[in-house]
Amino acid sequence: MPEITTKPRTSTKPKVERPKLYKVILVNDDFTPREFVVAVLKAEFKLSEDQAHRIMITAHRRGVCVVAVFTRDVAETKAARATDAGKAKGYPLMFTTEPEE
Ligand code: TYC
Repeated sequence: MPEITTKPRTSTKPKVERPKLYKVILVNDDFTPREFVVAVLKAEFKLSEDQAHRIMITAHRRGVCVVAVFTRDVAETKAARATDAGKAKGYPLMFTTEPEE
């Protein structure tokens, strides 16, 4: 009878992995008023007036700006809520999400 020997597993793979993070990205458009973009950034992302203004101006000048980074669920919920806030006023304001490299 051949003997079967098994090696004990010595894998050190962690049981809990760090969740992948997602960027919320503000997209520029030609219609949404600047002050409204700033107000949405302050309300949804808890930014100061100064932080919100810098992010709005960066998106205005460059086309897009990363607002913040969250776990997938939180990023998608915040992007959807912020986009909906613009839609409710008839503005094409858009926030998207993208996984971090
Ligand atoms: N470009 C807009 C304007 O001139 C302002 C604006 C900035 C809109 C950033 C969207 O993501 C945005 N009224």
